[in-house]
Amino acid sequence: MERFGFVGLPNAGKSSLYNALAGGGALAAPYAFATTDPNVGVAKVPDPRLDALAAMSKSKSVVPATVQFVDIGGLVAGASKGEGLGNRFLSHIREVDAIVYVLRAFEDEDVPGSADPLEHLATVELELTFADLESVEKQIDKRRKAAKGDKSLAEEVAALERAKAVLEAGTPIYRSDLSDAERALLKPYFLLTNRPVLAIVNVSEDQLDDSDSVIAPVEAELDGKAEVIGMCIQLEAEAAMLDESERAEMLEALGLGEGALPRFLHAAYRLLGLRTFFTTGEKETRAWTFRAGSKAPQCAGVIHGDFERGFIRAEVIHWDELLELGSWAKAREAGKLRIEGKDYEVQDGDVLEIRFNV
Ligand SMILES: Nc1nc2c(ncn2[C@@H]2O[C@H](COP(=O)(O)OP(=O)(O)OP(=O)(O)O)[C@@H](O)[C@H]2O)c(=O)[nH]1
Ligand SMILES: [Mg+2]
Repeated sequence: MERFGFVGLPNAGKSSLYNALAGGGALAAPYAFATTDPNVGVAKVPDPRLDALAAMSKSKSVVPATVQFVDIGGLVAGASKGEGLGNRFLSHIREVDAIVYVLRAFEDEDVPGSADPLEHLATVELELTFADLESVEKQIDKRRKAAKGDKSLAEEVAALERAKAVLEAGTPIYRSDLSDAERALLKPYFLLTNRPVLAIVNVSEDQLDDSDSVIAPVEAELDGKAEVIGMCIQLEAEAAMLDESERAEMLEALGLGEGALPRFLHAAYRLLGLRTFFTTGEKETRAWTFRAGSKAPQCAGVIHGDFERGFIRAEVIHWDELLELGSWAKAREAGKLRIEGKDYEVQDGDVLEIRFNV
């Protein structure tokens, strides 16, 4: 399951975003540090292909892919030095797959705080950068000493040195010129800025018609290093509380498109290179998430470790072709099930049946 951690200044709309995506459950309130304990929730990834396959197979159970959200308390300038509630909240998002910045652009005199998303961005990034610098400084001496006795650690220490220099200059790792190989060597240190970023600019209802120009400065500043989307989080959180037909009506009336969760997921899937494959049968139809470029055994491993270790081959058909043929048995009769080996790169929308032996 992919995990997303929300960061931002107090009153930026993090808990409201959580409610918009997870369907409620978090306290959103117009005062700083409304959130003290993290909100952790899961959402099902809507996918019409899954429903169509389940109907075809008359499956007893339908299991969508899921994503997890972690909403933490607000950061303020100087959080790394103990300002506000400090930065201890950050420990709750050390292991997420991507960081979500919530950057406030909405004006509301009842909600204290700046409405300049660039100011939010600068403060949030600086605090994350300081937190990472602290982590690196804590480890680097130990690793330097260890590297004296173990030459295989030299590259890792070199990566730590590079990271330290970059962070000291105030640059988050994901925006630095560290190579993919260096960034991979830093993985065990769980640095916050060594992760993909999705920036959500929280626009007001009045800015909705012109949200492109509101998010433009953030896009320019991040310069292609992050996914940036605009969202009126307040309205989306309200919409998320409605039942499905009322929600559709509200989204339509306000021109909000497909709504917060699908929009978030599109951006997140793009950011992380996430893809979906399916398994289908009478017992269960299920959506599985994998990274673009994964081979068949790796995808089998998403289902179960034994499937990867004992992988022999996969029978594969694209979901729409299977749907047209009407059933797995008919697809087999028609000779439309491809036999793919361990080098097959699984494609988004593939339906798989794994043959394995352990
Ligand atoms: N007008 C307006 N108000 C919003 C919007 N998004 C959030 N708010 C309000 O702003 C206040 C703060 O929102 P929260 O979601 O609690 O903010 P937070 O980032 O979780 O804040 P902390 O937990 O204190 O860090 C709440 O009263 C929200 O209703 C918006 O798009 N427009
Ligand atoms: Mg909150």
